[in-house]
Amino acid sequence: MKITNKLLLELFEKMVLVRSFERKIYDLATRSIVHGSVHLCIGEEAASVGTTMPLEDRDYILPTHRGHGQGLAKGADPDTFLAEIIGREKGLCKGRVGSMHFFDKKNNNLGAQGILGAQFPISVGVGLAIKLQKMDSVAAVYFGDGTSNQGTFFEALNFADLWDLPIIFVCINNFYGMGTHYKDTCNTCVHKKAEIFNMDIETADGNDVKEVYQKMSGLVKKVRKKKRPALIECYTYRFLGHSAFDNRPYRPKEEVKEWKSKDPIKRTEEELIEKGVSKEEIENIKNKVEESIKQSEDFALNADFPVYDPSMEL
Ligand SMILES: Cc1ncc(C[n+]2csc(CCOP(=O)(O)OP(=O)(O)O)c2C)c(N)n1
Ligand SMILES: [Mg+2]
Repeated sequence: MKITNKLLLELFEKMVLVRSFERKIYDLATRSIVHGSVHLCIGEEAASVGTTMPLEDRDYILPTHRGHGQGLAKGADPDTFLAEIIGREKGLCKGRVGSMHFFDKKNNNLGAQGILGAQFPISVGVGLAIKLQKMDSVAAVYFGDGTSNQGTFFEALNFADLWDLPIIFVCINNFYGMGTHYKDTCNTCVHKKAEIFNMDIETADGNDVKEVYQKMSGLVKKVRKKKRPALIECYTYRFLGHSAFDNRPYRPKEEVKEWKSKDPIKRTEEELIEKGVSKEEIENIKNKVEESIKQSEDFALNADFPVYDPSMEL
């Protein structure tokens, strides 16, 4: 499929939104306004946005613990999403779940999981529900390279294949699970683990939003038509540590530098300019997003905390 300038601009704007949103969370975390652990996807925007945007309203997602980008690209409102992450009553889930368990019913986002691999059995249930109700939806279940070593991954691949379920397994491979490189945990590439099952498989340069979008669009069409599972593995990199405050030096400096030079947002910006989009239009998009994130911050910070309800006490 051809990616028009209009579509590329849309993908660019969404990636800029994801990065600004994540930067704002980082800023709030450094001011102790975000409580608990928070996992940011700065650097991975093309993989998140490029795999989520080809989905339609009727489709479902199950994001990862690093899933803010997936939630935003599926349509989550940044104001209430940010309010959720800082635990406010006006948050997406009334401030009860925060970053790692956010869900967004309106946009068919069935919720992130803090337990790695917990999303797989849930996705099988969702796929089965879609099948039994004869819906035309697909379910995209997101996971990291490290999570592909969980037993539930293999069980879900097996059931999705056996029962003809419309599930797309989306691996955001950033090469690390916390401080451990994937190659120290498994001798087989993630997508090869699915090759023993009968499904369509794609791999993509996860820092190239066009390639990711094109390959995911192809899979969405196939899964909807064939009512069979599929898998896509996107190779990318997180620019920050595992969680917002992880700055341990387990990754070689040259490796980090090299991936930063492949920044998916800069790359798309350069491509847009090559295609004749003016620098002014690009700056306008960035400024508009920055302004909207300031408003989201105001909304979230001015929202109340949930009221403690003693009747809920056990
Ligand atoms: C069952 C389980 N084991 C361990 C953890 C702790 N943990 C949280 S994230 C993470 C690494 C996950 O790596 P990956 O799947 O590659 O995702 P990434 O963090 O790189 O996005 C680990 C080990 C957990 N949350 N759940
Ligand atoms: Mg990883």
